[in-house]
Amino acid sequence: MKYLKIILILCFLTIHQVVGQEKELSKDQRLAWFKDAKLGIFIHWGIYAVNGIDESWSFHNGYISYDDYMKQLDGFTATNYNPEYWAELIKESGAKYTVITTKHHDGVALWDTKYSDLNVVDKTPAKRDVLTSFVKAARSEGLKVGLYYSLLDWSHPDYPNFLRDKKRYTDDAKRWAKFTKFNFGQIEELTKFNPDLYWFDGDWEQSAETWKAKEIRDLLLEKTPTTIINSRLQGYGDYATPEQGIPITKPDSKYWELCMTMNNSWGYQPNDTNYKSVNQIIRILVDCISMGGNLLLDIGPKPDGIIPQEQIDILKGLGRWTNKHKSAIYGTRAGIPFGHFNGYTALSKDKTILYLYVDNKPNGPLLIKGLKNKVNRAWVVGNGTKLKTNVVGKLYWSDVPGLLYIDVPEDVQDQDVTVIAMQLDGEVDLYREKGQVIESN
Ligand code: JFZ
Repeated sequence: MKYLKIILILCFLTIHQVVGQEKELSKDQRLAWFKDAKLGIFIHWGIYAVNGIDESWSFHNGYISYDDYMKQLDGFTATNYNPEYWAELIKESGAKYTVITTKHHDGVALWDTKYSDLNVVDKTPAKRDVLTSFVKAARSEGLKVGLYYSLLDWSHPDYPNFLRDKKRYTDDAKRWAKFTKFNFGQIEELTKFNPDLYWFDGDWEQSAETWKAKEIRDLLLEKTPTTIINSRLQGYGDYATPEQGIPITKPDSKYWELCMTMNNSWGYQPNDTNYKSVNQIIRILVDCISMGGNLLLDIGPKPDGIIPQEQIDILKGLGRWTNKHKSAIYGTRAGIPFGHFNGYTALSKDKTILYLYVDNKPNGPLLIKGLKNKVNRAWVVGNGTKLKTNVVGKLYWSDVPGLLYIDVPEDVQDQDVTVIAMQLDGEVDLYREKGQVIESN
């Protein structure tokens, strides 16, 4: 009996230790799936879809009065909301994760929060929590789930900022303490979903200290040790968000994500028909992949839950390309520096396969310069056609690699971006010098 007790105690201690270790997963471990994911779908769904106006900013900047903005609550019906269809469609696009607005700057929560009645259950004809069902549907499609949450809340009576030119207060520790309690309360409610990712927003209005950003981070990681946090938590996030659009040079951060709209709006705005084409979006995705990052592409469903047809078409168009080119997307790493190939490239995780993305119709063979490796095999991703490679201009006495040419026949070209894979004889090895002085000939 005594021994049994000791054994039990020992078991308990080991389990305790293992669980304890799990809490301290390294950043690389937590972000491994994110590094490989490449494509995510962002969802901005809120009452702003009713009038089809800017999410939250429209009242904050005075384009509509606060009261009129809030009248949109009456139009948020969710009558045709089909979270399973949303999740299916997102999966079909080739995305590996999805991020949904649980509460934008307007303070309207999509879930049944007990900390405020400003939520779609209490205040809209939808009369139900629309978040839980989506999280469940997304998970059953195997998608990672991210929750967008605005730290700032322009509707909350104890939040200092309200309209651009109208503050509630400037310095009031008591009121701020009340808001902080509320904010932590709502964040804690979200931890019950065990999100794979938290996508904070609106951090710019207060400092890390004022938000208690470190405490927020600690809370999230304590509740969900595997979770990851985006950049907008005043320095307490895990990955970078390039600001003004697609980066031109590879971001310094090992982990990054570009978030982008399909037209020029985050939420549903029927007036905004300025959609990027499927072709353009695929090329933007390739651009991100070639620099080792992810694209988080946004959709904005209507107030009844219908996803606009243009957005469905884009998701499906993307899906055609991602499904065909899986091996050249997921799990890849940033490509080789510009100058070796006139276009985007990426590498397999082990750096032995070089992917070339051909986003224009070639009118001659592709050229790769400065590749020291031998190419064991080259083929067209998605159909497997083997391609001939031909090296010219290699001088036997020189280290400078020759010019490697690959012909890409018309009939194997993709309507958007053709991808060529090259299996190298080892890890990619590049000639990066300026050339050699000819000493003998
Ligand atoms: C924020 C929101 O204000 C906006 O309404 C939308 O939800 C968007 C996804 O996020 O807007 C930002 C904030 C920061 C950057 C871009 C848009 N940024 O750092 O590039």
